[in-house]
Formats: sequence, structure tokens, C-alpha cells
Amino acid sequence: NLQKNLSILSAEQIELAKMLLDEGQSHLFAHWSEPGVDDEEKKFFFDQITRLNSSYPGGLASYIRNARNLLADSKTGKNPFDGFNPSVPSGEVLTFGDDNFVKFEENGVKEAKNAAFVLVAGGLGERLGYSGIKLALPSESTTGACFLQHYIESILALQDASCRLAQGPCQSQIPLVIMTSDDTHTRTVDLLESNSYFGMKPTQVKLLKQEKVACLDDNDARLAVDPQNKYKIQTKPHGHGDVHSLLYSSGLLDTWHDAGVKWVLFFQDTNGLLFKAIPAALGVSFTKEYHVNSLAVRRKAKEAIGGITKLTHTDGRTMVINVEYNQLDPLRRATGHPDGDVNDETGFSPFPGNINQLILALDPYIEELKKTRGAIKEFVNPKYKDSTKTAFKSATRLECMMQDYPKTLPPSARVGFTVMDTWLAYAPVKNNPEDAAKVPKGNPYHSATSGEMAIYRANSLILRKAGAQIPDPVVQVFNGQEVEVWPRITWKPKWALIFSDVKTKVNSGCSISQQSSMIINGQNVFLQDLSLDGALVINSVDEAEVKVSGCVQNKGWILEPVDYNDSSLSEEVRIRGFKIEKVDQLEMNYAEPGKFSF
Ligand code: UGB
Repeated sequence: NLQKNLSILSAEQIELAKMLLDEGQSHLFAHWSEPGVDDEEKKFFFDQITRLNSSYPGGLASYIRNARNLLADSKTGKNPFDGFNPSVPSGEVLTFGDDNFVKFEENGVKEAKNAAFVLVAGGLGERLGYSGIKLALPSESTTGACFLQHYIESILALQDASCRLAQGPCQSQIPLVIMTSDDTHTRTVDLLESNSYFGMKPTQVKLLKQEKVACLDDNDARLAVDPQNKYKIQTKPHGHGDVHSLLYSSGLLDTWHDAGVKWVLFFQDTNGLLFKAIPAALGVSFTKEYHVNSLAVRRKAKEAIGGITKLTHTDGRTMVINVEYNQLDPLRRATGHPDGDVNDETGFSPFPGNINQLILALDPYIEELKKTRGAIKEFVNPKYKDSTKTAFKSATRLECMMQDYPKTLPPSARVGFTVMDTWLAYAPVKNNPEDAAKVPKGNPYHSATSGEMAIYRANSLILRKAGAQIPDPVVQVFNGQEVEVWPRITWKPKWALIFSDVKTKVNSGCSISQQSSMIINGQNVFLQDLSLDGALVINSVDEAEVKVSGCVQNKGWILEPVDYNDSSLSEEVRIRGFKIEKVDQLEMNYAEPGKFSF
């Protein structure tokens, strides 16, 4: 069939066709029509093959060969950790607010002008069941600011703070790369454009779109033909590990190097707390000269996040790497720990939980990618029809994860990690309400409800640590999840990035009741002996210096539980299980430069 169609193909397409035949893919052409029939579709087929070929390091032939090897390993049940013994690695364990933490934060802010940020946002978040892109989801409901707005405002605040500390002129514009996919690209562009890039210069933001990879029908790695279209290969996402090959092929890393960038910070799409942990973690990377620094939190045994593990091979090799939660338990059992991954006397697993926030030193990163072209160790997870492992229930594909980057590094690489307080660093929004409600008691829900409540808790605890009187939370149930409800306090990142900012802006005479809400939307706002029982909103331009004191009391904003199934409500409200009823508030606006007291 292909022979008959050769006349309509270009020389390049004929080369690709030969490669496919050499790699055992003749079935792809078995049902092709005669020349003159479906010629356009045949061109589309080769357009797709060209894309699949160019977007994979080493091309489609490598993909097929890698797949064959990994599928053979999977069939024989080869243990990817064969010969490795897991142990708990050592890293930097930080406690919010102590001297060590404060020192790292200050170093981190200084260093931020030399950073570039990379946000992986190609995932659709099927588990969350939200129909929009996750970056557009409000991170909390007092301001309604979405995750992307919060991230961009945090990066801009870091940029300004870092430049203020620089000796001499500083024109730094921290670059932001967002990795998208066909599932998220257009909506990410729309979100940025319709919001004027949330204050960032459009040239500061680059989008890199990841391509999906070919699906595989059998253990011989025969590519799967789309059931709806015989001229199309079925594809599925390859995973967030693609970010490394995309950065490499984009040429951005060299541009950054030339511009003086030293650190690349990778992060995920829905963690509203993350930027509270970034300055200290960057300070650790800088101080310890880490080539790789993974942010981690204490993790409950069997909690569905990967564990940072030291693997020591019988031949002496060692690496510090994330081991996914479903592998850590069997690995422990297979290496003399019959209980598997269990909590120790602290009530947590001794293996810190990977939150997939990586800080890489740029120069060694570039060196490594020159060797690997950004290819990351892959895995395959076929669902077999039966125990003979000869047929799949549905087509599978290779996958890769960004945190597997250290797997190819030489032993000389300085790979470390930084454990942060969970309340400060990690509250992702990943699970839909029904699944969240089924999470075992004591384990985190990772839902829109818990993600929002975690922001209020963190802000309350930070103010408390700075000396303000903040009462204990009350427990409420939303969408079947029991959560702590603290005062609903939010602030713009430029108000306070690090603990010492908070300490200069809040004095110990302040008190905020549990029913209160407060939004600080301004840079130079100082809370002095403020007593708040109600709702207070402060809006001020950067050139205004506002001192807020005295007693503010009003009916405030009420958290009202809502029914998840109430289709009259927006999806954003339903997935968190409550809405904020704005009954009464004091709103103060300072639109002019000057000094003001209230
Ligand atoms: N993502 C992409 O950009 N492209 C893709 O193809 C897939 C995802 P998930 P996951 O935080 O607790 C990770 O689906 O992969 C983006 C770690 O592997 O939310 O199940 C996507 O948009 C795990 O070790 O998470 O698990 C999102 O921003 C643990 O750290 C990000 O990748 C876990 O996250 C993560 O995708 C966690």
C-alpha cells in the first residue's frame, strides 16, 4: 500500500516511512487507500509523524526502541530498583521563623534577581474534575485571584525586592516559562492576554507547548492507530518530564546564561503556598551550592506524593531521587522492611514528601542537557488484559517526570533537598470533592476546599508568629471535608514576601478575630495596634504609606456552606463547598502618594 502511494510523498516523508518500516510499523499503512483517494489525510498522517519525530529527543525511532525495551522489562516484571537499597537521605530541615530560616530567606531574596521560573501547566487535572485550566482557578475566594495571577505577582514582587537589595543598578526581569499542552495552551494564552499578563511584561513570559507521544498497542511497540481515523496515530501526554527537553530545544537556557541567570525554579500549577517557601529554598541552594534542590514536606506514610529517597546500589552508586509513593512501599518491603513505608515515632514517614518544586543551578543543568538533550528516564505502565501480559486493555505510552532529572547525573553532582513546614509550603488543589472526602482521616485532602483554607491558615500563623493575636481556628465541614477555618486573611505578595517583611509591617498590639476577613492590597501598609472583628479591605498605591490602627468592627463576611450538586452555582464555588457572603466591610482606598493614618 505504501509503495503505491510513494509518488505523493516528499523525500523527507519517504525517509520517515522507511524508518517506520524498519521499526516494525508496517501495520500503519495496511489500510491505506489507493493513490488519489484520501491524499489529504495521508499528508496529515505524515505531518503528525514529522511532529512526533521532531519533538522526541532522538526521534520517533528512539521512542519505539525505548518503548520496546521498557515493555519487555515490564513484561518480565523487572524491578527498576534492582540492586538498590533505599534509605533516608540527609538534607536541610527548616523551621519557619527561626534565625536559620530568616537568614536563608534573606539570601534567597537577594539571589532572586538571578532566577528564572518554569511553571509546568500542561496537565488537565482530570482528578480535580474542573472544566477550566487549573491556572485559572481562584486560589482563594476573598480576592478571587487565580493561581496564575498569584504566581506572577509573587515573581514580580521577588524581582522588585531583589533589585532593591542589589548594590548598583538593577534592571532584572525574572523570566517566566509556562509549559502548556494542546489541552491547556489556548486557554493559558487567553488568560494571560485578557489580564494584561497580570502586570508582567509580555516579553518576560514564554510559553512552550509539549506534544503528546504516540500510543503503543502491544509489547512490540507497534504504534496505535486512532480508532476514529486510520490516518492518525493515537497520542497521550508524556508527562511533566518533557519540560527539560523543551527548555533545551528552545535555546532559552543559553539566552538565560548570557543574561546572568544562575537558577531555574520549576513549579506546579495549583499550590497557593509555594511562594512562601521559595525565598528560603533558594537561599539554601545558594548557600549550599546545590546543583539540584528539591522542596519537600513531612509526609504521612503511603500519602499519595513521592518520597525523597537515597538509593544505594550494591555496586556503590548512590543517588538522591524521588520514588513515587506506589513504588516506595514495595521497595521497602523488598529490602528487609516488612512493614513497608510506615510512620515513625514522629507520626510521619521518615522519607520527606516531594512537592515537585525543583531548583536547579543553571550552569551544571546546561552541561547535563548537552549530554542528554533533556531526555529523562521514562517508564511505562501498561494495563494488561491477563497474567500472560501479552495484550493491553487499552493503548499505553511512555511517560516521564521532571523530578527524575537527577537520575542521569554523575555522582559528583550536588543533589540536596529542603524540608519545609507543610502548612507553609504545600497545599495543592488536585482532588475532586468526592475523592477528597474519602481521603483517610489525618491525611491531606488536596482539594479546592483544603487548598483555600491552607492559605488562610498560613497567613494567620505567620501573623501570629509576628506577634499578632490570632485565635485558634474553628472546625467546619465543607463538601464532606473537615477543615480548620482561620480568619480569612490575604495579602498581595508585594506587601510581604518573607517573614522579616511581615515583622516590620505588623506590631504585637494587633488582634484579629476568627470571624474576620482582611485583604491587604498595597505595598506600604502598616498594621499598628489594629483590633479587627469584621471585614477590612485596604487598597493603596505603592507610593502611599498607610498606618492602620484602632478598632474595626462590622458584620463582616460570612462563610456559607453550599451544596456541591447545586448546578445554579459556578463550578469554582461548588468545588470548594462554600461561598463568601459579603455582608459588611470597611474598605479603605489610598489612590494618591503620601502618608496616611487611619
Ligand atoms: N503536567 C504537565 O505539565 N504535563 C503533563 O504531561 C502532566 C502534568 P499532577 P502528578 O504535587 O503531590 C506530581 O498530575 O504528576 C503538570 C509528582 O510526580 O498534578 O500526579 C501539571 O499541570 C509527585 O511526586 O501531579 O504528581 C501539574 O502542574 C508529587 O510531587 C504538574 O505537572 C505530586 O506531583 C503535576 O501534575 C504532588
